[in-house]
Amino acid sequence: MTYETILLSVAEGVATLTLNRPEALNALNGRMRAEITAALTHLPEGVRSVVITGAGRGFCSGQDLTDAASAIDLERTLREEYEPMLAAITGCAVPVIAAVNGVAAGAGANLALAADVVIATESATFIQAFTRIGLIPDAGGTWIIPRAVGAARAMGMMLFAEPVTARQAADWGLIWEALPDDDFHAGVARRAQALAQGPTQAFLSIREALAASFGNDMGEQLAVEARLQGRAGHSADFAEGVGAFLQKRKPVFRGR
Ligand code: LHQ
Repeated sequence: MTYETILLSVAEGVATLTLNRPEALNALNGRMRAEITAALTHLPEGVRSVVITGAGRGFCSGQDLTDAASAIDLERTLREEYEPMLAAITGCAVPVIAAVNGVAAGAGANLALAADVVIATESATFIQAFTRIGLIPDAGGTWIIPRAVGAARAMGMMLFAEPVTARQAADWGLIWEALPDDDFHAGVARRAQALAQGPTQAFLSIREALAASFGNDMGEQLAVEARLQGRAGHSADFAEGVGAFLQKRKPVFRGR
């Protein structure tokens, strides 16, 4: 697939997917949703972590409000275009970082929050902008946000549709960290490298365990942990991790 609305580059095991419609703050049209889905589903060989970021001054302004085709039947658009895109993020074969370089609004905010790790530059904001245009939050927002920040803050964010600063988002536990603008690129690169050099299958099992935890009681979750840890215990990465510890050297994880 030739990409028109995103850029995809790979360096040192890290794929960087850049939303690339800066003139519209990287608003999501149908083409961009399809390209994000395709790029994350068919990652190039050797990729061990993904960074999603935005070109220009914004991360993503959500649904492209000039895209009339997407507005004919919102349920269809969500089911057939947004859901596969979100599944491509939450089911990606390697860990995903959202590097929020500027405003993230509407479905653009919730696309970011679907990533495994969200790092924002301090000047970025998160806006549940939906009620400004008479809609409810979608793209997973009503599931992810209350679990991260609790019902009161989720409700306030969604009813008032005000910008939440990156610092506030980090303080609330909505995102992993807010970095000073000058440190943002280096900080993201450091985290992306850490994930690229880490034990991929263990990372994916952590994603699976945390997702399962919200629907489980303690006993059920212990069973999830036992199953996933049983699998990890047979992995080459576990053998390498223990071997490296005993030999007092840095582990070299290769599994994917
Ligand atoms: C845009 C957009 C945009 C097009 C800025 N579209 N051009 C799912 C299913 C199907 C349909 C419905 O929706 C959904 C889910 C959703 O995501 S609904 C929520 C959609 N998003 C929004 O309502 C946010 C709309 N944008 C804004 O409120 C502002 O642009 C924010 C707060 C993001 C940024 O404000 P500013 O920094 O002041 O920038 P700006 O407003 O001047 O925007 C810059 C340009 O980008 C401007 O174009 P222009 O030609 O005038 O320079 C905007 O028109 C364009 N743009 N968002 N979503």
